[in-house]
Amino acid sequence: MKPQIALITGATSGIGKATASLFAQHGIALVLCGRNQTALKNLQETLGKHTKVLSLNFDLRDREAVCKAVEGLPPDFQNIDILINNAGNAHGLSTLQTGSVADWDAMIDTNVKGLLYITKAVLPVMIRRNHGSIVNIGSVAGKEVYAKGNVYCASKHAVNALNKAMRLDLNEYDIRVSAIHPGAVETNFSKVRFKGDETRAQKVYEGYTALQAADIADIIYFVITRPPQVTIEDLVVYPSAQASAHLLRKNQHSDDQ
Ligand code: 8X3
Repeated sequence: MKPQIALITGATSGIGKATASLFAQHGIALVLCGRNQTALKNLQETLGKHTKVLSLNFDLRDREAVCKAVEGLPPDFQNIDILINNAGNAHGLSTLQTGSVADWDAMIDTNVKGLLYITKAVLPVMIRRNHGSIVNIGSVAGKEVYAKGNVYCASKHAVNALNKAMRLDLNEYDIRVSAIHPGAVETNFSKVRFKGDETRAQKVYEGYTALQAADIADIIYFVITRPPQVTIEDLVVYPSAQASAHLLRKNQHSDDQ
């Protein structure tokens, strides 16, 4: 099989980084996208030992920057086969009446609008080649709404809707569209949600074994390596201790989630 090219958003940490590392081990060329230039360069250097890597430093919320980054891809990296729409964060865990509008903007701008911008920028090449796989990283928060999750849940419900919409709109092409909806994954997610409060973030993952970013990367790799006639519409993936967005069995009580 011809070497493939994957573009991964939010590539410098968590699920994005684990996916980039796994893809690199399988010789998939990488376009790593992220906001942290130093982290991007470090990852490019590490993964560059295994595969061809290009890093693109831009903010997904900036539509012009997204278009420029994709339009400026060098010829070797233009034919993107795989798009991993991974970038996204939770900011805050508050009721609507006490929530921060800036947090809402950040979540809607990245998790929803950013995902749309990059997808629209990458689609022309997939359509021209009548070929591609898109994997949208949603969340159980896109399947259920939990207390104080309001706007984050709304943004991930939007990802769930857009995953279905892409499948409908792209049905005339050989472009596969899939979503993975993880439950609790032990990454920087909670540290970002709780604005750097390590103690509060740590508590989210205490008392049970959370999913690891590599667990989700494995599943993403599984999804993109199915035979061409197989498309996985979506997968909800929980830690074994979690039964729903609302029910997580912990050995010790935590007030934070
Ligand atoms: C991450 C899952 O339940 O912590 O998207 O919001 S949850």
